[in-house]
Amino acid sequence: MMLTSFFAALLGTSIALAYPGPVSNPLALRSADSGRVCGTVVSKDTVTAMESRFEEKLAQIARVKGDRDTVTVTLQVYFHVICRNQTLEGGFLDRGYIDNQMDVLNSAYANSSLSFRLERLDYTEMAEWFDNASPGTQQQTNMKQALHLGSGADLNIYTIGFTSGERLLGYATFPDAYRSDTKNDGVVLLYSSLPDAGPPPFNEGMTAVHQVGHWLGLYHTFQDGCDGEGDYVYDTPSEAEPAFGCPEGRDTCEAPGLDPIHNYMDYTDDSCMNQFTPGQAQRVLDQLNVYRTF
Ligand SMILES: *[C@@H]1O[C@H](CO)[C@@H](O)[C@H](O)[C@H]1NC(C)=O
Ligand SMILES: *[C@@H]1O[C@H](CO)[C@@H](O)[C@H](O)[C@H]1NC(C)=O
Ligand SMILES: [Ca+2]
Ligand SMILES: [Ca+2]
Ligand SMILES: [Zn+2]
Repeated sequence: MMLTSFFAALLGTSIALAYPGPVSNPLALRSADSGRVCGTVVSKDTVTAMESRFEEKLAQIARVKGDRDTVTVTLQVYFHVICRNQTLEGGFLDRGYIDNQMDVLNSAYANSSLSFRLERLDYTEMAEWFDNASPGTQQQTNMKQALHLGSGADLNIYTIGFTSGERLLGYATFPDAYRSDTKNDGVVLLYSSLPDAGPPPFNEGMTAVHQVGHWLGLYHTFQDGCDGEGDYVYDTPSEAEPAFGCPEGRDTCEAPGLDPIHNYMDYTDDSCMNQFTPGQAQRVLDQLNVYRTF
């Protein structure tokens, strides 16, 4: 295995990296130009199939266990930084970036009674994965086969460059898929989406919050537009399409409520996102309960 793991050498070591300033990151600028692009996109048929399995399993579990008390659940995080070289532009994120991302995650999920603890941070210098590990690629499979750790209740996060192919901010697997492909489970992020690791508007760590939302079983707030069950969360008003930027007051569906543009599961700028609803918090706990034993 041609892996260069700096794990042992780096933890506890401080490595000074100059922050290159906002305009020197062409990757994130491209993402900003085209708006938030998330790779976790599912069709209505897929959603309907997943929801039918989920409802059935949730009902079974409720019969056996009763309702879960609201206690804070702590999930372990295995953080895998993939880089081209040991500079920030090459994807190398030193410990400070990771700690700041963990803080953003923990603040966003505090109301959902979830907390995240960094269990391990490792570094792999592998240009092939940094450039190409988009959804469905061989590079993604190879990367995850080599690096994935822990069980279904543990969160694996990978940071890469998305330099070739799809220009994504990130993508994630749903809890429903865990059993059929355990190694594939986890969240992949554009490295410059971490707090202060790239230019605005996607540099406050909300991409991680959003992708972890998918990993916990949340759909986009615009799933299925104004129709049907939408995102299967009762207290997120439906919206016809993704919102970009921060379009205050937007209202694209006749159903009551303004579009949930401040919700972490929309496509707005990081500075616009600050909310999960109680319905989303409940769904996340139910999904954990059904699919990710902890
Ligand atoms: C590191 O990789 C980045 C991204 O490909 C590149 O722009 C930069 O020149 C590289 N730096 C070094 C020191 O090799
Ligand atoms: C958490 O809940 C409080 C009280 O309802 C609210 O003010 C705050 O904005 C919420 N934070 C998040 C991140 O949802
Ligand atoms: Ca909804
Ligand atoms: Ca409305
Ligand atoms: Zn998404």
